[in-house]
Amino acid sequence: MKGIFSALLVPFDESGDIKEQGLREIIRQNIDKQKVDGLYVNGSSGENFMMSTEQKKEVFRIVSEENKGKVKLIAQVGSINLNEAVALGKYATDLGYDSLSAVTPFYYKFSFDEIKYYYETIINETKNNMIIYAIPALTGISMSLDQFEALFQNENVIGVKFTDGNFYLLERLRKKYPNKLIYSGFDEMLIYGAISGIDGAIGSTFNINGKRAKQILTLCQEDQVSKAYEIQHITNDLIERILDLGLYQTLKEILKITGIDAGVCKKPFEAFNFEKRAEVKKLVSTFNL
Ligand code: SI3
Repeated sequence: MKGIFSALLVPFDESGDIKEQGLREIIRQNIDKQKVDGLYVNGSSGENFMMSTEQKKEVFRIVSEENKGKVKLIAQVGSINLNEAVALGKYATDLGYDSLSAVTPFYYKFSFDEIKYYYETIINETKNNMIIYAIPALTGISMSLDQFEALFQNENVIGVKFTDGNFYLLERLRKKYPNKLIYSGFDEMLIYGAISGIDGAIGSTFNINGKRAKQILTLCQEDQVSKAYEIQHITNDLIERILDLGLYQTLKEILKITGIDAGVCKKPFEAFNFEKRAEVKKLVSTFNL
């Protein structure tokens, strides 16, 4: 369960339906070209929170079929509808997913006891492992070291996807929990997680730039930090442009330029601005994507 996990992009058509063939191509791109160690399915990058329950199940099924056991699979099942989270967790567990993950419940200001109940319920009902998905910038939930500790007491909580820039907290977690899996979540800050001893990383840009992410992680593990920094600099030149042009739209456009039917984003996400296509083509050649 260690290494580079792509937060899988999902291609949609103009009506918001999943493009199955395109999804299969994106899965193959990740496994065969980017050589990732695993896939994080139905996360933010998969536009999960805009999909129906049936669509989420369809993605879980297609990924499991296309993967054929090649790389590790993590199913993100978090939802503020706990019944849905449990149903998705059972579905992914039956498909053989290696672990579940769930975003901290959002929108309402849930208390920590409520958050703990949410994770315990998913674990108890599915009997699968759980990776906490902490992304305070989008959920508004910043958990303290003590709160992580309370969740980590449950042995089925095997780790955390830490999409946060609080590297002090990450260092404290690493020191205290050498046996829990810690994945960093911000691709542009991968090196800081890597020098703090993370086990892996989960990110959207790995769909097109996974090889460089793997190099950064491996070089840090080999104490070659200055070489890793060079690759992080190149990576961040790329990510900076992608963020300016629109994150998921541009990642899909890059995939399309390389011959993959990556579809469009689900509405209300804006469409990709076609006036910028030449610039994206240049990114593909400059960064050898
Ligand atoms: O699917 C997912 O859950 C993620 O990809 C989470 C991941 O942390 C990404 N965050 C978001 C909100 O997309 C990052 O990979 C992020 O896209 C990247 O660092 C660019 O900022």
